[in-house]
Amino acid sequence: MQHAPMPALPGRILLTGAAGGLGRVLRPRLRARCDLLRVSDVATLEPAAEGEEVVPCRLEDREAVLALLEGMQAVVHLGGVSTEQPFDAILQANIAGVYNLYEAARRHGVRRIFFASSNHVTGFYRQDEVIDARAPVRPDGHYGISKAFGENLSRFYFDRYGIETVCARIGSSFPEPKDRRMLATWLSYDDLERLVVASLTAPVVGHTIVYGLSDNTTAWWNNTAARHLGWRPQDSSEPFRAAVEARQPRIDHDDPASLYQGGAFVRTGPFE
Ligand code: NAI
Ligand code: 15L
Repeated sequence: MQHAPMPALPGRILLTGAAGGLGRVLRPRLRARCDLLRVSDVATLEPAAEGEEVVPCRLEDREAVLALLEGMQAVVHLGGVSTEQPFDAILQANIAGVYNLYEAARRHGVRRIFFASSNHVTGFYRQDEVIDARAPVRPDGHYGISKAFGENLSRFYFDRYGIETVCARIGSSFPEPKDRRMLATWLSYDDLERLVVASLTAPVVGHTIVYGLSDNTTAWWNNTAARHLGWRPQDSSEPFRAAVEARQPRIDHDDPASLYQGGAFVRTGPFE
């Protein structure tokens, strides 16, 4: 099926977390659509291609983050700890880090940010509930709490300074769903790209929270309140169902990971 070409992105974009799983997927796709893509991470990055700048940076280093945002028009913020970890690691990368990013955005006049939030902001809802972005947060650990902090911080920076943000509560973005839970939470890489592009090009986004999932048959998240983004996921986990269910034939109903939307995150830790 033919799809309309995606719209042009802002000219100069910063991509944080560019060395990570999703960063490596989005890097060439964003580079192809903007004038300059500045890529950053604390981990080693591939050398700059044409139309790119590589700027290593630790998100907790406030001065370095201030310099990182200079000249940027928009940010795709993927950088940070992406799994449940002891609090101190999350505090630095995800809480101090996202504060540093928004302060730098304010000082440099950046107008729009895509923030990679997570479904773990609401991980303690049950798998037999369907929720939307207006449901009170129920984080399932330090990691989910840090993403809720990022969502609240970005709301403040919109209300006070007018910096627009799309907080994408990404489900599970991998090449394919790995288990039964991911039949509901899977977000294909193409649908992720479509979501980032819609978030950076929709005329008005204000402060929007959207769940990042493909057009899966089984789903726990309703995105009606984010329809103004104009994002329509086009993939589905359904073609993977038979293989996933064959690999994982039994559901353990005594395991909290089978009961709650956050899966195994709800029983990770304590760490001390
Ligand atoms: P990832 O762990 O592969 O990538 C994160 C990147 O951030 C890494 O390259 C890491 O070096 C960098 N980073 C970590 N701490 C840093 C620091 N202090 N300063 C600078 N950079 C730092 O994670 P992935 O899967 O690529 O996810 C990207 C973003 O999307 C993350 O924010 C994650 O929380 C979020 N997300 C991803 C989901 C997924 O299914 N892949 C689901 C929900 C949210
Ligand atoms: C996340 O937030 C993680 O970053 C990712 O690695 C997956 O675990 C995903 O959630 C998930 O819930 O499947």
